Amino acid sequence: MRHPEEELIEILKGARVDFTASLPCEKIKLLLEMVGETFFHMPLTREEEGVGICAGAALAGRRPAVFVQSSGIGNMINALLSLTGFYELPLAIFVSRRGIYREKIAAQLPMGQRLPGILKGAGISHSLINTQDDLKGIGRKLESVYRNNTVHAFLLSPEIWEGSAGSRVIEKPRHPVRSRSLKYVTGRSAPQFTRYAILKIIAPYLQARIVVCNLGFPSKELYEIRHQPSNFYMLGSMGMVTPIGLGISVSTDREVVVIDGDGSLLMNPGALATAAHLGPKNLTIIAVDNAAYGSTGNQDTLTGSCVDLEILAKGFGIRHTAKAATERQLIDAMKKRPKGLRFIHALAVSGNKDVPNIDIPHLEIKRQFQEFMVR
Ligand SMILES: Cc1ncc(C[n+]2csc(CCOP(=O)(O)OP(=O)(O)O)c2C)c(N)n1
Repeated sequence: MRHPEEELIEILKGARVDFTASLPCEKIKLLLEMVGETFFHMPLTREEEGVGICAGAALAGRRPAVFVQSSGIGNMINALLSLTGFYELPLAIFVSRRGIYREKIAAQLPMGQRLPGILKGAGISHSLINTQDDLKGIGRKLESVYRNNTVHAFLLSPEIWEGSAGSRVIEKPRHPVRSRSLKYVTGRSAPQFTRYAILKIIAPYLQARIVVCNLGFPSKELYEIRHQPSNFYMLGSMGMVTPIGLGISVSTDREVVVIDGDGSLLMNPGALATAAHLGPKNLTIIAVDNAAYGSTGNQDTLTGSCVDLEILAKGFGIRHTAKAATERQLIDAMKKRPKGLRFIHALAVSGNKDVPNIDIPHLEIKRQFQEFMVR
């Protein structure tokens, strides 16, 4: 029997899909790699962007399909209704549905479980694809999408990929300094450390500070390195870490440190503009830039090809910025405390430390944090 990933690729070819876009989910990392190898493919910074790009492709006569995680549907609904649906353009959405099968991340439950109801409420038709056998019905539905100019979501259960090569760990060898953005920065050395090493180096400077940490491996690694009640770990809501830190920093005089990631910042870069506008003196934003969606299998982000996050932060109006590629540079940046909002661009090589999930329930994380805040 063929691997389910191969079977789905064949179905897409059979339906003459010729344009794909994706924002990764860990459960479909192999599928995404194969999609990228087989079709014209656009990596996305935000799922909503994919709706626009696919609408453009459809207007130009192509047959688009987009691949996202169930959480990403939350970022797409408006554009799906007011653009794709409104103009009667075709779009096949392949959704890695979380929260329904052996889910280890509780924050995936609200969107993942309610997804059929959300789609129904939005008037978007969907199919439940729970087993490899269910893949067989996809071809016929795709034909209808492209013939009748409709939107259809295929909700793919993680169970489909179980036991297939899809569960194989993909850690692509990467070239940490092939960044085009290096052109704009003189005297910058190649990053020497992983996110975990960066977190270890900065841990002493986080002590008793309010720390808001990015979702996925960043939070798990920080938890393993040094848990403290003033750490707020994000378990979902990608792109919200800087906004959360901003909301806290304008509500307290204490020092607030945000640990953001390149993928998450690019999903919601406007947060830096809002931060610059408000300019809280007690806020430090550290962007750990491994040029990858590290937590979902190290798929490339655009900081590896064209974006320099420090220049982005400067462009949005953050005056105090620093770039750190070595331990010395990182320590210097942490020690220096200019009067004003600061942004530290910490360059990393990709790679995740094998750490367990955070074993404190989310409401306990909140309780500990709020108790610290009123102390
Ligand atoms: C809206 C949404 N889309 C996709 C995901 C899946 N996801 C979880 S973490 C992550 C990667 C985050 O990348 P980055 O911010 O660069 O941090 P890294 O893991 O590389 O440290 C992705 C894509 C998600 N949780 N939410």
